Amino acid sequence: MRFGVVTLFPEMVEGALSHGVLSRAIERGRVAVDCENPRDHAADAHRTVDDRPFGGGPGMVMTPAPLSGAIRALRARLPAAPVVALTPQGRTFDQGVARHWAAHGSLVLVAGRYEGMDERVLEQEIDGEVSLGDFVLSGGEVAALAIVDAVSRLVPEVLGDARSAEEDSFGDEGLLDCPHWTRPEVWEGHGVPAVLLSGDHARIARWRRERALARTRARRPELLEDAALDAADERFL
Ligand code: 9D3
Repeated sequence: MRFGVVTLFPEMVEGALSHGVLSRAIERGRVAVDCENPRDHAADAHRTVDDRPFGGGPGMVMTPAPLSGAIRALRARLPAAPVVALTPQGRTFDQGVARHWAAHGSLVLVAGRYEGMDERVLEQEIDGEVSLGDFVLSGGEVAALAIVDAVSRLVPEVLGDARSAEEDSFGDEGLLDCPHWTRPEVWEGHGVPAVLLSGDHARIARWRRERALARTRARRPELLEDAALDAADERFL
């Protein structure tokens, strides 16, 4: 999977990608992330990338020429990639969108700063807008990183083979996870559910499934409408 990221803070993006599963995927060549800084496409001596909004008001707006210059530089390197802007006005990102982009093989993400991007760049250069949800971030970088992470995990060989195969066979997709415990068996007077110590793997699997179903119903009941439920699940619910 190849990503391009347009950002005024490439160190922020590169820093976050130098840890854990994603860093190893990049080392192994399964994932590549190429940053492009609009500041490197500014024409003036001060390398200006923002200006005051027409019509007045607080804050600054990303000026079109440096932003479009950075987008076009990435488009030249990733000609088949959809170009997506991270904005609070976008459609909410979810696992279905992540799957769609993972299947594509390449993606350009455009992170904004200040009050936003000049609307003409969104109209001329952008295929779609995506948000992480209804809360206020300081810019698009954290959102771009969340998307790089979620999409990369779906690329074969980014996670261990064992891990992804395991997740498929459980078929728990679309449900909240069951709770987890590890050693010690008693911590500050609190034990763990006896079934997990029983060694009865069929009973443990059924119990975990029921905990997942119960938590989903309690916390996110709307998820049950799209979850793949069998007859035993329906009886339990
Ligand atoms: C306080 C400024 N807001 C005035 C109504 C507008 C605003 C502009 C720019 C709010 C946030 C931002 C920066 N946010 C993003 O670039 C962003 C974002 C987000 O804030 N929330 C959820 N998803 C995303 S994706 C990009």
